[in-house]
Amino acid sequence: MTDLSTFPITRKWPARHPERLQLYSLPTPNGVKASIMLEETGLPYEVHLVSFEKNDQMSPEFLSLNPNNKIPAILDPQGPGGKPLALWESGAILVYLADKTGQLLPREPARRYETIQWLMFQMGGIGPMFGQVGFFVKFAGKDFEDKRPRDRYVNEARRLLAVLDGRLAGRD
Ligand SMILES: N[C@@H](CCC(=O)N[C@@H](CS)C(=O)NCC(=O)O)C(=O)O
Repeated sequence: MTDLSTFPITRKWPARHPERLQLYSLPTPNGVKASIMLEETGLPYEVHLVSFEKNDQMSPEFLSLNPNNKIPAILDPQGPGGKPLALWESGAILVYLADKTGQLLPREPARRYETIQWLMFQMGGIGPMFGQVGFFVKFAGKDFEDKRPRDRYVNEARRLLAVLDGRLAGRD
């Protein structure tokens, strides 16, 4: 039986199946990236809800695993060398799960880096910019009088979508 008790996060979110990969998340745009990957790869996992309403992401137990107080985060009891591995940042989690299962990330170097390039495009461009659009169009920022921040992020999001459309045109 894998012992995860040395990880303080398991005190707040006990592992009922400590042999399975532990996912700490919430169905947000970044959260679902890890869930979709786990479903696609077919890895057995146990999910723990990190409630933003309860500010769970700021709890000492969560911060012990991810000092950046963001979901998703994972704890894999069967990490490299058979030792537990804690990991956060959705892009790093996707690469790790791809490598662990040998799925969805080519091993051939040119195609591997091409795939990582589009992952970085998502992580550094789409994710943060769409997040800003959400803030300025839908949430607290929508009431701001100065519309320049909103317009800046909307224009950048449109530009990124055009890049994505160009890449996807004519592909499955
Ligand atoms: N770059 C991070 C971003 C993660 C992120 O922004 N997560 C949001 C939910 S989508 C979050 O946990 N927010 C909680 C907070 O900021 O307190 C990743 O890709 O994992």
